[in-house]
Parts: sequence; C-alpha cells; structure tokens
Amino acid sequence: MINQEIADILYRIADLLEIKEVEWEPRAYRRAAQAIESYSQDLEEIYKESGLKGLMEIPGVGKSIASHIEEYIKTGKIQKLKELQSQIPKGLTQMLEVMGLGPKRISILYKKLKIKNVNDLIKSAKQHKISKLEGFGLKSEENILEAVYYSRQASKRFLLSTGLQTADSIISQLSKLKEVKKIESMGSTRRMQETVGDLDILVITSNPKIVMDTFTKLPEVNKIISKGPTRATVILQNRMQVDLRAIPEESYGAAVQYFTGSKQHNIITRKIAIKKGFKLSEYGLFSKSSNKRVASSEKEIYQKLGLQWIPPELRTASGEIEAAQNNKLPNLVKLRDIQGDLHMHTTWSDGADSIINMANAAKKLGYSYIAITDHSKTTAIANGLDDKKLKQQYLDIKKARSKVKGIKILWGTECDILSNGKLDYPDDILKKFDLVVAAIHSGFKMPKEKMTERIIKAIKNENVDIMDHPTGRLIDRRPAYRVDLDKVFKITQETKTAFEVNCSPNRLDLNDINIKKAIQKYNLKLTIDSDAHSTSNLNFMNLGVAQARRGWAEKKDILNTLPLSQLKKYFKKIKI
Ligand code: DGT
Ligand code: CA
Ligand code: CA
Repeated sequence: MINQEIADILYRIADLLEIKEVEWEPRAYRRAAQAIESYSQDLEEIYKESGLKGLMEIPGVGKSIASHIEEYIKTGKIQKLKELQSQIPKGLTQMLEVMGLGPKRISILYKKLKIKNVNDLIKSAKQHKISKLEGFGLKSEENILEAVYYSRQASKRFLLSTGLQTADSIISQLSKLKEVKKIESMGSTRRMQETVGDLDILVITSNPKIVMDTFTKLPEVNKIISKGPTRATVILQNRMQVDLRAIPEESYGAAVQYFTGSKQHNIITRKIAIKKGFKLSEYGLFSKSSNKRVASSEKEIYQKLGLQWIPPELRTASGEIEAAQNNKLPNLVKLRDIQGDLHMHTTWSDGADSIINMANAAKKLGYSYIAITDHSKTTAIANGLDDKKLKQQYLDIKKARSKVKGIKILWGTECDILSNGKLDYPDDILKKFDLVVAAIHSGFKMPKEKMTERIIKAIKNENVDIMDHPTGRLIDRRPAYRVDLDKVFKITQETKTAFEVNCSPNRLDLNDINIKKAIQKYNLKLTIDSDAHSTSNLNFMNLGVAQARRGWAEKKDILNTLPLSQLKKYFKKIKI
C-alpha cells in the first residue's frame, strides 16, 4: 500500500507552498492528502486498473494531483517536492518537524527574525525575541522549546505500525526464495512496543549468500551499511535500519529468545541460567559442565529455566519473570477474542467510507457488532454533526441495518468533552444513542487539577459509556495532557465507565502502564477500539490488542470480547 507515502509527500508539498505564502494550493494538497491517507484501496492498484481517471474519483484529487500520483507510481518521486525544497532554505523544512510550529508561523519567524533553522529558533526563544512578535507570546516560546525537545528525542524512532508493515514487506519478498526455510522479525516488533528503533530479522536458510544478496538489493534499500556471509545491515528509503541474520537451525530457538529481548529481560534470563548450571546466549542454552545443548526451541529454553513460556509483549523486566516462576502469568486477551468494534467514523464526519461499507468490512473481520461514532457538533474541523444532521444520520443507520445482515450496527457518537466538562450534546440527545464515547479534542493545555475535574465531570454523566484516549498523547509528537488518572480511575469505580484502548497507531492510549493500573489496581473494564476512519483502518485492532496485552489484560477485562447480549448489561442505552 503506497497511500501513506504519497499522502506524506502531499502534506510536505502543502507545507512548503504555505511557507512560500502561496494561496489556496496548500489547502487543496492537504485535502487530497487526507483523503488518500484514509482511502481503503491501494492507489497503485487503482491506477493499474483505471489509470488517471480512477485516481480522480478519490475525493479532493483533481487532474494535477492525480498526475503527481502517477509520477510517484512510475518513478518513486514527485518532482514538485524537489523543486520546492530547492527554493526554500533546508533549515526551514527541518523546522517543520517541530510540532505545533506550522508553515505559517515558520514563514513569519523567517521574515521577521531571520530564523533559518532549529538552532536559530532555540536561540531566539531563549532570548525572548519571539514573544515580542505579534501573535506570539511567552507561552509560545515555552511551547517551542518543549516541542524542540520532543522532536529531537523522537527523531530516530518509528511507529509500531510502520515497523510491522516494513518488516512484513521485507519478509514477504525474501520468503519467495526457495532457499528460505523460516524468516521472522524479532526485537521491538515482536514485543509489539509502541515504537521501533530498528528491525532485527532472523532467517534459517540453506544458502545465506543468496539471501544476503537478495536482501541488500531489495528496491527499498537506500544504503548498505555492512554485508557479510551470514549477516547484513541496511538503511531503507524510509530511514529505517534493518539487520538480517542467518541462523543455523539448531540455535534458532536461542536466537529467537535473545533477539526478541528486551535487553533487561535477557539479563535476568541469563542470570537464572547461570544459577541453574547453564550458559545462555544467542547460540543456545548449554550445560556448563558438558557444554552440550540442553534445549532447542524457545519454549524448551524457558522450561529448562523453570519458567512458563512468556509472551513477547510481557518481556520488559517488570514482574513477568516472577510471575512465570510461580505459574501466575495472565492468560492474555487475543485478537480472535474481539467480538465487535465500538469506535469508528464514516463519511458523516471525517471518515472516508459509508456506514454500509464499514459494516460490511467489519462483518468480514468476523465481528458481530459495531458502533458508528461520528464526531459531535463542536469538532467542526472533523465535520461534527449538528442536530439536523444527526436526524439524517439516524435514518442512514436504519437503512444500513436493513441492508447489512448478520452484524448489529449501534448508533453512537464520539462526543466532545467541552472545556467546562460538559458534553457537546444535551442529555436528551445523548440518551437517544446506543453508545456514547466521550473524548477531548481541544483545550489540551489546562492545569492538571482543572483537566482532572473536567474529565471527572464527563464520566459522572450517566450517559457517557466509554472514555476515549484519556491522556491525549500522540506518540513522539505531543505529550499527554496533565491529568491525575488515579483520581479519575477511583471515581470510575463508582460510575462504571469503561476506558478505551484506542488503536490509532499514533495514539495507543491508554498506554501499557495505565492499562495495568486500571485493571489491576482499580478493577476497571476496558474496550479496545480501532477509531477507524476508513474500512482498512479497522485492521488497527491488532495494535490495540497488543497494547492491552502489554498491560497484562485478559479477556475478562475487555468488554468488547462479550457477545452483544452481555454487553448490554454494561451499556444500558443499547436498544437493539
Ligand atoms: P529497538 O530496536 O530500539 O526498538 O529495540 P530492540 O529491543 O529491538 O533492541 P535492539 O534492536 O537493540 O536489539 C534487539 C534485541 O537483541 C534486544 O531486544 C535484546 C538483544 N540484545 C541486543 N543487545 C543486547 C545486549 O547487549 N545484551 C543482551 N542481553 N541482549 C541484547
Ligand atoms: Ca530492534
Ligand atoms: Ca537491532
């Protein structure tokens, strides 16, 4: 799927045009990028089937953008981006990486203060030159410095979803070689960490040379860092580093255990091995006295160490070893336990697909229910629904119910929590929905106490069923807002509100630590929902399930593992 790559380039073009103060065009590029990013069909396929014409059927894509897409499909590049980059100082484009500093502001800073790069930016903020400009204040300086700090920290890691997609693509290409017997991705992708530094791929093969040759010649490889007979390291076009190692079959289990990590987990397993008279390394588990291999598969290694096999998601050296020693590992929730998805968007607000298409796609995934939760009226940028549109949407829900059989369609809303903690619809409207998911989309920067009160007020509303992305963080882009989750969780014990693990690749909110706290310390119930904005986004579910697993969640902790008949006991407004 090349949609995301193309969308990224179009966003970039929009930003650069805006820095150049070109009118209108940036908006057109952005609109197209948004549509493409959430489009469920691969643009390359559309183009193959129906050419430029097919591309122009995508909302927001006109002739000129369609031809950019064609250019990208044919050449892997869009010339317009290159041109713009050559016209604008490099430092300015790098400043775009600093969150919260859009192209408009960058252009003002450049013109008024001659700020040409991130270093100039830091200097001017510290010297309080920026706060003197119209439209900026002391707060902006503070925000800029914080954002620079964040973007520097984040610059080298990738979202899990990108890591998994990249690994899949490499593995599926190399699997085609008949010499490849087994190939798998280890490290942070196997542990399903939120972010991934590099990929660590292991292969069993009869001919390492051919595999290494093919690997280093893959089309996505940008640079070969090193290449030997059984190991190679490359950097891809997307800047991700990939290590590939050929492993002899007999030591594969030990290599899997070692390269899955985490480092801290491995340090403990190695100590346990020594205590038991073994030696554990990436080559195997050996008896110290006889030097003989005593285990081959990963399962056997854990067994010999006196441990239950530990799911990779738990290998963080935070209590999993003790639990495995005492036979107390949780029976983690699985993707196939999920019966329905309670949070998704359609063309009624900012989604790309109709209610009927979402329902059909969800049915294909084997779900027995979904909730359509478009945005409420205040979220105007996301095209939130006013009272009149709500009525029309309800008719559309009824139509979808009659057209798509075999899956129940709940009428829900993702309702904004306003700054004062009130909800964006009055109670008499909220009551009419089958499900109300409440969320914050504005006013992120309030003080901790105020934010905590705001959320508590919302969950105390008896019409609120689920609290969504309760910390608001965007991974590596925006920190969580200040909120006392302990206080919120305590009150939730009475209100029985569910908390959502949001599956959007850059949200994954609640995070693992808060999930563990919610279920173990406060005994709360969770849902895991895709927050899909297109049919293909429904597949994000596996990311949220992994996040829940990393938070030690079992099936019983997750409400949307229940059949609808039992779910109704928790969410009393459900009318179908
Ligand atoms: P990443 O790449 O930063 O997302 O995280 P990982 O966990 O993939 O780390 P990476 O790529 O540095 O190494 C892969 C695995 O190899 C790591 O999870 C555990 C193992 N490993 C690497 N270096 C060491 C080490 O110095 N000691 C031990 N015990 N294990 C190591
Ligand atoms: Ca890694
Ligand atoms: Ca590595």
